[in-house]
Formats: sequence, C-alpha cells, structure tokens
Amino acid sequence: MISRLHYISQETDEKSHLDNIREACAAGIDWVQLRVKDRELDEIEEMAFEAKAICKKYGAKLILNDHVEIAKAIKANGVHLGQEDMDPVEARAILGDKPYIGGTANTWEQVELLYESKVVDYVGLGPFKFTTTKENLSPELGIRGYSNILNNMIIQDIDIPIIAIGGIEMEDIFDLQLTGCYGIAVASLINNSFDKKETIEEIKLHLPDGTFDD
Ligand code: TZP
Ligand code: MG
Repeated sequence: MISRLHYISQETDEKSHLDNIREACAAGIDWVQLRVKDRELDEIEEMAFEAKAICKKYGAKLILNDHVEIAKAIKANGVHLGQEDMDPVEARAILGDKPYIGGTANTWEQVELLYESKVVDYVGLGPFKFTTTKENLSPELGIRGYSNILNNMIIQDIDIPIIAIGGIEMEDIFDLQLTGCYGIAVASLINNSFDKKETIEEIKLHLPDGTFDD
C-alpha cells in the first residue's frame, strides 16, 4: 500500500535526520524517505539501519534514496531512484519483487519510460516549485505541468501513482490532487513545522482517502 503522503528526511538547524524522522513518525507519518546526500556510504548505511528501527517501531515504511545495495542490506521497504541513479530494472533484479521502487521524473517522457520499465511502483514527479531542499533542480512544472502530464497519462492509459514533489506548501495540495496526482512528498513543510502533528493532520485532510491497489 503506497502512502499518499511521503515524508522526506532532512537535517535542520537543530535536528539530525534521525531526530526528524522520529518526530515525523510520532506525529503520524507512515512513509519515510531517508535522503542523505553529504555522507560516506558507511555512515549512510548506519543511519539507514537506525532509521529502519525507528520506522519499524512506529509501523512506518522506510524508503532509502539512491542506494540500492544499502537498501537491500538493511532490508528497507524500498528505494527511490533519480534519473542519474541505478536503472530500476537492475535495482529490481537486486532487490527482488517485494521492496517498493520509486523513480523520479521531470517530464512526460520520463514518466512513460518509468512506467514501461514495469518494475517501478510509483513516480516522484517534480519539482512543482522552486525549493532550496534539492540542488540542481530540474525545471519547475507548476500546476500546468502536472495537468499536462496527468492528462497524457489518461489518454495513453498509463496507470501508476504520481507523487508530486518540490516546494509544496499547504495551499498547493488541493490543486495538485485535482490534477490527478496520487499523493505528495514533502520535506520542509513538515521539517520546519512548529507543530508536526497538526501539520500532518492538515495535509492528510487535503488528500483523498484510499490507496492505490498494489
Ligand atoms: N526532489 C525534487 S524537489 C525535492 C526533491 C527531493 C525536495 C523536496 O523538498 P521540499 O522541502 O518539500 O521542497
Ligand atoms: Mg538520487
């Protein structure tokens, strides 16, 4: 069951990835993506191992960004792969059937390719807006970009959950789900929130009930 709200970990001024993950889980998050860009592999593996234990305690799924071998080693629930990361087909061969594989797309063509690979469970489509959370950002899609891509998907009968990502704020969520996005992925909206529980509850109110039949 793919969650409609994906939480992306971040280090903030006072809190580590793991502190923020713990707080997000305690506040109601059930889908965590550990996204660490500035550490050595052995440190990422240690963090992923601890993140898995935190998520397990709260009944949340842990998806690891970028690192397929580490995801396998720590028995993560899945891996999220960008356009520059391992090919999802190769990742599927390493991980087996069960773990989720998510892929990043910025264009209709990339969505189509991920879908056609037949091994990707959801597509992280973005960025919606400018954000400082990610470096080397692809062009912003805006609501119009999502509408165009989601319409193409209907016309071409492409049925895969689209998770919108990038600079999403509370007031964007309703419009994004109207374009046909299945859900959203957020980092700063939750990590910078004063009251994470309240923020997460409010986000969920803007998203539809029910989940993609997987
Ligand atoms: N990929 C595209 S934008 C982004 C990622 C990982 C960052 C999302 O973080 P925020 O703080 O919700 O903009
Ligand atoms: Mg990546």
